[in-house]
Amino acid sequence: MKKIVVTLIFIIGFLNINLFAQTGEFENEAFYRVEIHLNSASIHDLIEMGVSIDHVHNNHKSNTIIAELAGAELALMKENSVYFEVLVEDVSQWYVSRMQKDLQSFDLNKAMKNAPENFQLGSMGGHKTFEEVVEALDQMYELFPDLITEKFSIGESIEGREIWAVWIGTELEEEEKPQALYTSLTHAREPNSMMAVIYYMWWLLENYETDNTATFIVDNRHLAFIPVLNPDGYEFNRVNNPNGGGMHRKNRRPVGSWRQGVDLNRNFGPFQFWDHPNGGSDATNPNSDVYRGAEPFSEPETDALRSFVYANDFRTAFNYHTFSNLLIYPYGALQRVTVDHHILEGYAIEMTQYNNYVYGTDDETVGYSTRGNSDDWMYGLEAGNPRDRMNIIAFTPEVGSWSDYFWPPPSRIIPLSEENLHPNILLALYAGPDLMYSSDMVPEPDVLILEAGAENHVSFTFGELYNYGRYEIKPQLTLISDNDDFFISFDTVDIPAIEADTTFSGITDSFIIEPDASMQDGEEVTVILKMSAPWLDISPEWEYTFTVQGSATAHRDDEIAQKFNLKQNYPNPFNPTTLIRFTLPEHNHVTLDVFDITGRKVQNLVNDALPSGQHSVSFDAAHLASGVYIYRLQAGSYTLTRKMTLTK
Ligand code: 0X9
Ligand code: ZN
Repeated sequence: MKKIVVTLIFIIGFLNINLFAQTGEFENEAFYRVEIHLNSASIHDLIEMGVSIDHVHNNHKSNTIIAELAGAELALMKENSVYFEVLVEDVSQWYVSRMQKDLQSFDLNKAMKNAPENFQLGSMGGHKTFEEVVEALDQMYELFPDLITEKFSIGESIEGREIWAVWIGTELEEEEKPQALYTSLTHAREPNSMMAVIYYMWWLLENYETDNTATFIVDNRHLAFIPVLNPDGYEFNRVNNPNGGGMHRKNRRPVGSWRQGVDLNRNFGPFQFWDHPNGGSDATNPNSDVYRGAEPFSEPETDALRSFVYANDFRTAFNYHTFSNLLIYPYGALQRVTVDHHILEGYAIEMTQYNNYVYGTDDETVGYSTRGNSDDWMYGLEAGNPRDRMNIIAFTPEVGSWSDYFWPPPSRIIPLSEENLHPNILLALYAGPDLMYSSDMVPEPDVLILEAGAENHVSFTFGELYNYGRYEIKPQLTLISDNDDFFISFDTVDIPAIEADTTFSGITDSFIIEPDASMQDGEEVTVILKMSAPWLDISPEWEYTFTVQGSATAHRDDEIAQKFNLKQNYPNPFNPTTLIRFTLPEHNHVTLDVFDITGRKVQNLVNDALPSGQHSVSFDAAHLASGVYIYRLQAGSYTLTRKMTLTK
């Protein structure tokens, strides 16, 4: 029964289409929403014909796709006997009437309650015009001159408009901080890309000093914003459709007979992808909506962005588009993932935690390859032209659902912007150092009993500290006690910088603690080990209790300690043998072990009862790799460690 109904519907549909195919006359530059029957032409056939398949909704059940296409494309399909049905005659008008209907029913005041105070909708169906974006940038600077720069131009569009940028952050002139980049309106018909960015900018500025996250980001990152990368295309849409709904996508280079321009999101490098056989851009037809232009960066808009990116050091980027609730990452031109896939995917999982956008490569999301998109270029090709290797972790969020389409109604602008706040925040955080450690990873001190009236050397062994961010962590460890008798005479040590996407584990240098000679035997002191690093959002702390070996035994132990001595090995650096000498004050059981820098024991040299006096042991490291090693002498409750370097 079901089958019959489906067949009936199909036949009726079929008749309709035929009707259209015979009588339809289409205006070249007007946009229509159509349903195309794939049994009459495959997606591949459509692309070959020159029909732009950048945003199609697949209906697998009926084997159709829904697309918004120009009249000229409909004519092309008609010529090629493709069966399609027109669902909406004038898409731009459809958008406008939807916006107007929405405006009547939607309570603006209520919607604005949760939005940043200064965030305002624009005059184009709720979306800001180019001029209104400029006004917003000026207003931001006027209200928050300490947190944002005045707008500056990164270059001119092909029709001579300025491509405006700003920085948000503190100490913008004085200091270099981890940088992230946000761009939008590469495609002129995707205004909510820009609205989401403006919304985020106001959120950062207004919440500085009231919200911890906003404050942290503004103080510890430098964020660049380019809200309108394609001002000409966007202005073209405004002039032709002042109430919104304009469907022009590309820039306004005067090429093409009925649809002018170059698709800026096909005009980037890497140069190696330009002619990639996967396709994903149109090489020859300037009317195509995915026409790539004459060569990579042939367009002043992409060229301006390239210069700006070269002049800075961005670690992460969002290149905002709309729509279909996606978070896309490289590669777009290749049908494979990058070597940094674990990072891209890991970030994407966290970024989409609340908005549930679908994440993946182009192949996995939009389902077509894109040659010359911004993200492939910003990321770069591994082992490719170094000029192309920026190594920026770049994503394209595609804001909005299939019912929002390109011009979401006003009531949708705030929710769509709001649902991208979380990913925007994470993008800024990931641009910097970002520590990941498990709470059960507690650095272990080598001694817990300390002698009163003596210098005690204490070092810590670390398990796993992973830098999940894109900027190196330069950690500093500080040991703190609020007990005045517990004097920490050497309270800061550095551990080696932890590069992006690497893990640190190993033994630190020694802190020196000198408990006052008056301290009692068995007295306990709490000490905090604190790790901090520039621009790091969490400073982990660990607490320890040390027990003092007090005054009763201190005097004798002091003497013993003075005589208990571990000398620097000789020679050092060495290859492959060296001599380790130590002095024992009394007969004792002694162990002497060698560890690698990760804390793994590589050799035991002594495990024996030895008489007091001087001892020496030869260490042969022929079987070990070059590097720093630690040797540790333990005799009763005393421990001493030193470092040595093997250079082969
Ligand atoms: O086709 C495009 O350029 C993007 N879709 S849109 O509908 N906004 O035009 C998707 C390109 C995304 N690819 C990558 N940036 N990797
Ligand atoms: Zn787009």
